[in-house]
Amino acid sequence: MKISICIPMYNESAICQDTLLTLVEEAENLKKRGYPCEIVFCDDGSHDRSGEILRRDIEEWGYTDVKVIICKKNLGKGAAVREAVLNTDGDVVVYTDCDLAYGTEPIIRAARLIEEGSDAVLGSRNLEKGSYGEYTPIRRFASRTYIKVISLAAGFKMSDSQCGFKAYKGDLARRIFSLCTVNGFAFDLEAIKIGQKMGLKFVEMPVKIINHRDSKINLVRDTVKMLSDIKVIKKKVKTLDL
Ligand SMILES: Nc1nc2c(ncn2[C@@H]2O[C@H](COP(=O)(O)OP(=O)(O)OP(=O)(O)O)[C@@H](O)[C@H]2O)c(=O)[nH]1
Ligand SMILES: [Mg+2]
Repeated sequence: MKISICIPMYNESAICQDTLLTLVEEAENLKKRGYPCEIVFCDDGSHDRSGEILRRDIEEWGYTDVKVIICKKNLGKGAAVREAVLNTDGDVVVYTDCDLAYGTEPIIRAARLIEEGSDAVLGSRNLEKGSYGEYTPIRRFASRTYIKVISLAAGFKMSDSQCGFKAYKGDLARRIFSLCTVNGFAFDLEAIKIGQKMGLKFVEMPVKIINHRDSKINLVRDTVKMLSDIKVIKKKVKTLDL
């Protein structure tokens, strides 16, 4: 069962080489356990040459099974994940953030859930105590409130639409993301809504933040954008003939 690991990347030159090394090492482990992998980075129009740096490393170290897609313009995380997913061929497609906030351990757990019959696995920081790791109480509160507001607006009934770790059965991921158009952070909800309309079996899986860094999210600006995108998504998914 082949796993495709997708990493959206915007101005990540400070960490992307460490991420590449960590993922290559994890791919070796997974291969030994019966899960060969491909790794697909999508550079979302970075200004710091993140994509070029990775391409040079891959060539220098002779890595196969690692792709770096470089988009000229910065469109948003949704666009970068979509582009990466559409360039995969694995039986399972996983995506997670470039800082590997949840580590690499959830990858095999998600693959196994898909192997056991789930269509999609949504990482969640709201299933187990302590999942927010070192977050300050204020940041934890902000994150949870943000998720609640977004869920209410979108009619999302599970516990964490915004977690950066998600996995889909490969063919379903490629079909869903070929129908997605949202470029910003609301893309997760668009994919979930389309998946739900297709009748997919979603499960939630606890994940814990083990690498944390300062948030790049602007709570006011990004929430306003999210809410307007959610409106568009709801309208669009209603008219989709699946
Ligand atoms: N912020 C941002 N991230 C992008 C963009 N395009 C791709 N990405 C990548 O998408 C992921 C977003 O991660 P973060 O910036 O940590 O955002 P987040 O995890 O949703 O929010 P936090 O709670 O602040 O950690 C990273 O891998 C980014 O490199 C973009 O336009 N803006
Ligand atoms: Mg993050």
